[in-house]
Amino acid sequence: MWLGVISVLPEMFDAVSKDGVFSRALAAGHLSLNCFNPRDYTRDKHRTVDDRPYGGGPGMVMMVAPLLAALLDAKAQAPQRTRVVFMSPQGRRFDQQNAIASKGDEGIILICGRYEGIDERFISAYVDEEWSIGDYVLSGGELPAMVVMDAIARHLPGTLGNQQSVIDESHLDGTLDYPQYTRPEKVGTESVPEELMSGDHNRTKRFRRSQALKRTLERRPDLLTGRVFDPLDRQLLTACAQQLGPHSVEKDGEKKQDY
Ligand code: 9D3
Repeated sequence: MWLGVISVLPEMFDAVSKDGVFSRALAAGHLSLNCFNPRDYTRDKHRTVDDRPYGGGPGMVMMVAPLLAALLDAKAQAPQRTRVVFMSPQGRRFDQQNAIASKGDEGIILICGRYEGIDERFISAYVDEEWSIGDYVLSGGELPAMVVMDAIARHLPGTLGNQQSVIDESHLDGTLDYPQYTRPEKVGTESVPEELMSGDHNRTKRFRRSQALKRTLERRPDLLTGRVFDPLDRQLLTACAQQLGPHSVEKDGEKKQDY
């Protein structure tokens, strides 16, 4: 996959290029990362990329010309049918389904804004999609772009996450992870659950599934509503619900909810 990034802070992307799943995908040649700095496409002494907002107000707005010159250079190098995405708090929330859906793309260009935003006419003329990573205020689109790139890269062939992705997909709208344990057998007074020490594969599987369902019921009941469960899940969930008792499911981390 060909990844293009438009950013005035391209050094930030060293963070994902050096180690981890993303850098392995780069090294294996499954992925290329191509940065274009709008500042490199300016001609004035101060290499200006922003200007004051029409109508007044605080902060600065990224100008069309440097962004466009960078984007056109990126598009000239990118594969045909490369999507142009603007990382934006106004965008659609990027989720696991979007990550999996993007893995087949030949190329994606991620535009990262700084300052108060970018000129709306650039968005309407050149941007295909706007993506947000969630409802919290960050200081630019670079971290969101890296989040999106990491989530997509995990699904490319040859990456560690790729072997896991079949499992991920089956648990997409599914359940939270079951708890993990490693040596030593005892930490303080806490022992590893004996179900995991028994060596009984079926017992282990059942225990983990039960723990996963219990956690999901307690922490993210929203993931369970409207779902159809197979007989084993039904049985495990019913047992969990009985143990937990009524009014024990947290909603939004504090108020309790009947189920
Ligand atoms: C929403 C607040 N805006 C009005 C005052 C100002 C503003 C805040 C943060 C303008 C740009 C930004 C920078 N954020 C991003 O570029 C961004 C982002 C984010 O802040 N949260 C979640 N996803 C994203 S994607 C891009």
